Order: sequence, then C-alpha cells, then structure tokens
Amino acid sequence: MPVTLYHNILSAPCRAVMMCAKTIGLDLEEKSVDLFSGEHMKPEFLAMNPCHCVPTIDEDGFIMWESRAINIYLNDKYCKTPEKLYPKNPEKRAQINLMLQYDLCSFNPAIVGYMAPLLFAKKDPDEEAKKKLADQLETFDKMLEGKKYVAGNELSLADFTLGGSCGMLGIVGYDTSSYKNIVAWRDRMVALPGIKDIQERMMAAAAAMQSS
Ligand SMILES: N[C@@H](CCC(=O)N[C@@H](CS)C(=O)NCC(=O)O)C(=O)O
Repeated sequence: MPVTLYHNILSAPCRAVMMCAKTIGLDLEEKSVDLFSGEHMKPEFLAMNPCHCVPTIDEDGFIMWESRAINIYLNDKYCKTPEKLYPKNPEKRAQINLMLQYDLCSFNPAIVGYMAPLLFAKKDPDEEAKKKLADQLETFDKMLEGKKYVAGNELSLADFTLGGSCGMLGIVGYDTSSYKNIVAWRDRMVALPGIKDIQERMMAAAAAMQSS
C-alpha cells in the first residue's frame, strides 16, 4: 500500500519523517505543500487534516499527522526490525520518549522561536529568542556528552526528530561549531544512507526561497 507524505522540505518534522522512512527502507510518495501560499488551508487539505499541518500521511485513506506519532507508526508497520529504532525495553524506550518530548517541548520551540522572525518577517530574532536558543544548544550539547546518538549509543527514532530540528539552523547558517557533541552527532547523522540528500534538498529550497 503506497504511503503518501504531504510535506514541505523546509519543515523540521517533515524531514524527520523523511529520514525515518529512508532509514527503514520505505518509499514515500511525496506531495509538496506550499505553506507560504496557504495550500494547507485549502478545503481539500483541511478535510484530510483539520490541524492544517505537515507532515501528514495518507495510506489509502488512513490519515495521520504529528511527526513523532507518524514515525512510530511507520517503524511499527514497515520496518523489518522495528525494535532497532524503538526498542521495547522499558528503559531504552523511556530514553527515546524523553528525547522526543524534549524536542517537542523545549528544543524545537527554541529553534522555531529563533527562526520564525527571520523566515516570515525578515527581521532578527529578539534577545530573548537568541538566549533561549543558545541555552537549548548548550543543554543539548551536554545531553549528548559520551553518546553516539541522542538516546544512547544506538540510532533511534529520536535522532530523526532532533535531526530535523537541528537541520533548521543550517537554513540560516547559524554557527554551531562550538557545540562539539552536536557537531559530531550531526556528522554521524549526515553519514547515514540517504540523509545527506534530504539535507541538500532542504538547503536548495532555502536558497531558492531566500533569492525570491
Ligand atoms: N507537532 C507537529 C508540528 C507540525 C507543524 O507545526 N508543521 C508546520 C510546518 S513545520 C506546519 O504545517 N505549519 C502550518 C500550520 O500549522 O498551519 C509535528 O511534529 O508534526
């Protein structure tokens, strides 16, 4: 059954789903949604997803949104070894859930708070937004100390989510070079099959948007 992904390549949660699908070997039928022209507010889209957000998946009429939930579903259904990315062991799963919630509640909002004025109002973020992001990057860098991936030494669903969020900073060329654990983890992520391609598509779309 083909899975259609409604997405926008500039969106962090969309890239999280794309990275997950790529890693589990699932081919998605991609449909790009132009958020800037309000395509997600059209009646057809709202009929499918009243929350009017991407990513949204449609699997022969089975519709869902919320990237973290989508990734759990796709991994459960399509990965031959679903325990690899989302182990059943309670402590391991708890660590992954912790990082997914950390992204949802703290990390991603700090990035969006910093990026939104730059992308949508073409103005600098205020001092509070700058400080919130710097604090989160420092915290995340500490959380990565001694780990290969965000929830331990194994790749997990949380890496795609945090990877999607972190990738946003590339769009505006935010300098993260002083966060050595983040840099090392990001390099590890980009080296995974298919991930660099998603990153490059994001950068190309960002360049096109900035020159328009
Ligand atoms: N918590 C959601 C966030 C989805 C979200 O906010 N998507 C943005 C793009 S990054 C969007 O579609 N915004 C348009 C809207 O909500 O109207 C997820 O992880 O999927």
